[in-house]
Amino acid sequence: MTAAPEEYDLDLKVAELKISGFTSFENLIAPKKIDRIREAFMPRLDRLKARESHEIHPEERGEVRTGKGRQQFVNRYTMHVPWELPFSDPEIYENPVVLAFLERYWGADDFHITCYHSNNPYPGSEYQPWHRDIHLVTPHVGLPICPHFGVKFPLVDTSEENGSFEVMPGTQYLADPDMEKTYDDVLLRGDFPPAHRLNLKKGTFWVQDPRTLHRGTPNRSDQARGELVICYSRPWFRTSTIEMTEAEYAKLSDRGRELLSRSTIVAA
Ligand SMILES: O=C(O)CCC(=O)C(=O)O
Ligand SMILES: [Fe+2]
Repeated sequence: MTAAPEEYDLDLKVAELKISGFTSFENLIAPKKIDRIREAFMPRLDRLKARESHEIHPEERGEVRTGKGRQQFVNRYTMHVPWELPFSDPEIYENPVVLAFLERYWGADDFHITCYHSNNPYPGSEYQPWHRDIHLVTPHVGLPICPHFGVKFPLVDTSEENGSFEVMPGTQYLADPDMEKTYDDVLLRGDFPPAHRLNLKKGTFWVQDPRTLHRGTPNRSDQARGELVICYSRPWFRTSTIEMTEAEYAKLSDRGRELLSRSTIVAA
């Protein structure tokens, strides 16, 4: 059964996101559903890996429906997720808990879905440099409210062994342009509170403030640690769009059409 907003303390979750730069929702989706998504996802990702494994490329290549992505760092692949089942499941992208949470945080329901993407360290991947996923929207001013979030869900349990995501909590308000290029150097040399590893159970969704400093970590297990991300953005925040066919758009609920009204319609 789909989890309901009342099952979570949304005000507390908003406070966690504001203070730490991330928050998580355990047991949001049945692990069996995540397994079905993983079964459909991994053959695509393995195909993309076979295609891209000979080089680390600065840009993603290919078609979303057949595998758009790249090897970003050694044994670490990105891939867009096509808008088709089992990925385009309203329980995932139109999840009542996620939508209620975002409405609570933003005090508005006019946000859009602007990406469906994935980050996938395979065995043999290493630490990424510490980074943010977004440029400084307002240099010198740390905005109290972030206009754009990634809502992420791992396809397997994540752990220190298989490359769980690492975050430096509370760094989302840093807005010093001079520091933007030096985070990796400074964080590796300086004395800071311990970073936090997001060791998550399959079925957990978590919200990432893309400003918060973070990095991918080595996967020393024997299987890929896939994680999907759906981006939600305020209407004035210009970013990517989702590609879908007319037939997929026709299947959307009224709320789904609002969420996905910025999508690019592509030929079937
Ligand atoms: O998924 C991960 O482990 C980190 C990926 C990441 O932060 C990125 O590629 O920007
Ligand atoms: Fe990142």
